[in-house]
Amino acid sequence: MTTGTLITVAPTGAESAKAEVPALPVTLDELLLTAKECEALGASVIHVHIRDDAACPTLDQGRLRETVAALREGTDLIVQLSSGGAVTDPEADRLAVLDAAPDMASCTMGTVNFGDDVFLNRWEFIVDLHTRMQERGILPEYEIFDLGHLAALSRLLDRYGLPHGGHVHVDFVMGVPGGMPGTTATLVAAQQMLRDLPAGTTFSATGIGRSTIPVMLASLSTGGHLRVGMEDTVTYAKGRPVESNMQLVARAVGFAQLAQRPPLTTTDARRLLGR
Ligand code: KMH
Ligand code: ZN
Repeated sequence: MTTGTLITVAPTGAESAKAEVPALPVTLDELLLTAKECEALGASVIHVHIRDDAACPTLDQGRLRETVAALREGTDLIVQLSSGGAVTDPEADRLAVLDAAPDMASCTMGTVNFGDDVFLNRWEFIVDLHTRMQERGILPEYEIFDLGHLAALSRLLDRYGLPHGGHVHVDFVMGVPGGMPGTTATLVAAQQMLRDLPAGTTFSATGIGRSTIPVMLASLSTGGHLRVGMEDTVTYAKGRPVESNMQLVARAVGFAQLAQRPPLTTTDARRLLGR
């Protein structure tokens, strides 16, 4: 059955520098304004990375808690904190993200080359993230950068059980240099592999850089949901920098409506994810 579309906005990320991408929301005020505007357009989940006073990525506990509280007070968005952080963040700090008690947190299902860097996700670390989220009632979004990560997820759920609430939601992050490509063929292969996961598993997809549009169209046509935002895309079209996260959410909403799968409200999104 085809449903409406869950739209996640990933407004900031840890990879782009404010100096190079001035429209990037890096302060709490900028993030909150972005969140409110994206919610009004049709986003229902926000995937959050935060920055420090110098606009550098941080996992500072006080700031994370303040951010979760501000987003809860100012919006009805489902608040998903990144446990991925930046490639340089230590595991202990990434695990401690859960102490800020978000509704959801990301859980990347394996190590992947990440441009010139390595995004390290050891099996024991994944198990720690998954089981702590189970204990604390936080819903994981399993981040899949490569097809083998889906086999790892199947193994994880077999050995350690379903997430709290029982719903499994994955996000295909496609087109990272070193991960799976952002193509329709790859998305279809990934979607077919979901057959090995529990019935009712839902998926979102995001294509990095120029793969954003092909991935969006492929996801909509295969029953998937969408993640968009300046974490993944800073060029709107050839030669045109993204002006704001709202511009990307508005485009996603337009595509979803064309596909006759309009954006889910936050209430419907909460129902879908069991939050
Ligand atoms: N910044 C990337 C190294 C996540 O948020 O969980 C990892 C990332 C994934 O963005
Ligand atoms: Zn992220």
